[in-house]
Amino acid sequence: MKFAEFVPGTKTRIEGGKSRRKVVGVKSESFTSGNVRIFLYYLGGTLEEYVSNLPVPVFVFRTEKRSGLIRARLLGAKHVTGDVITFLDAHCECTEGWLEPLLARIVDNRKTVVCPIIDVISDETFEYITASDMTWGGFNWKLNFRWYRVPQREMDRRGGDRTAPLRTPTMAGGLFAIDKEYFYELGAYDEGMDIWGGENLEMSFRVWQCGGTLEIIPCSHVGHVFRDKSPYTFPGGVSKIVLHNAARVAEVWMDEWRDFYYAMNPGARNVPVGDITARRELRDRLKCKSFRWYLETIYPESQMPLEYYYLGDVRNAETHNCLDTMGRKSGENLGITYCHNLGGNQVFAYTKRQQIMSDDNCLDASQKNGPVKLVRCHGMGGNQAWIYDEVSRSIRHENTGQCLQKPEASDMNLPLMRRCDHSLGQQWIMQSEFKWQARRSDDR
Ligand SMILES: [Mn+2]
Repeated sequence: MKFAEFVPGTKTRIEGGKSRRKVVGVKSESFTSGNVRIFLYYLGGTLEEYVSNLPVPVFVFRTEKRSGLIRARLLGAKHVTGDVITFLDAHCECTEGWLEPLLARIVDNRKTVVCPIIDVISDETFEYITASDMTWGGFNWKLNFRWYRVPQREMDRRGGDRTAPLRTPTMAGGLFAIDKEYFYELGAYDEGMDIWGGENLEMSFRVWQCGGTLEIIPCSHVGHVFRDKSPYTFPGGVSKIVLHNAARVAEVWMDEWRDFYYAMNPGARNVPVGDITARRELRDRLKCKSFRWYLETIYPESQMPLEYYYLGDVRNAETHNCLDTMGRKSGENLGITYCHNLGGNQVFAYTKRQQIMSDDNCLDASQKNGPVKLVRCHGMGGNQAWIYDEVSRSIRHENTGQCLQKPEASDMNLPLMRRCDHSLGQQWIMQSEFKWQARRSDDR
């Protein structure tokens, strides 16, 4: 079944143990009103018949053809009569008392968009696993949504109270509640996006940049079935649609930082972004702040560097090969190979904090003669501080004073660290004009 559920002002009761649960009722226990309407979206089968047996009125609206979650949700939202729209994926299970803490925040401030903690329901056994209250939403250079650990800064802001609302930079997107009027004021969804993907980041950036607040409410828990892969086909291919949606996010909301997205996703430049005039007008009309403001104020822990000198490949002057992450993970060695000029694994940013970073990993050396590893960026200098000299073109490791050097014959894909000798093999070309790429732009 594929449908989205709109539950304005309701409470769902669940009965049964781990793998044999079912929804046995949806009761009106809301403090907003006794008027409960549930909408389900479903692409086939006998859903109408099924829901007609539920003890509360349930409305089924069908899209004529497969239109994706964005348009399906817009259709559902249109039929909401309550003050608050709550979006839940179909594969969700609410827990006792999940709704009140969400609604309470919206009552306090109608510009607060709230998410429950999303517990994990196993896609194999339906086991219910409580999720951590110490993670929040972020994103990487590819504009994939990612969970990251809540930084101490946010813990301090909440006075160490883990039950207090958590200000999250982004939301996963499947589950949230929003004041109905505010939903439209803020621009609902980008109707230029198709099927799935990117709409959660689009809304997250929009909420923050345009004066709202995005929170995870730790006292509200809703279970969600997570899967590794999407079981659905995407017309024209997954990547085409996801890249199209993400490009719209980058073009409308991310200002100069859209460069990171394009550098990391070389294929993205060939995907048409469509007409974004209306969304840019929305941004102007709402007098939304810049992406710089968002990074500085809401998400200073982001993987996107605020100040950087360079974004592109790093080429050895002697071999003309390029540093390459080889798609490796944190803790593994940096590689080097033929330059392919396609970005992706060969894109690095050289930052004002002297990091050489690729997405959320930084070049890191803990020993004098290497190896140079990719390690999750910590922003504290130390093993991750490198000094690029534009004149000598050397990349010197600050801690050890050693220079980055081309490989030796024993392993042609392993860059080395050696005593600085100004040889050609220790010279590195940061190809494009080396300058401040992300200058401060005035808040809009
Ligand atoms: Mn989902």
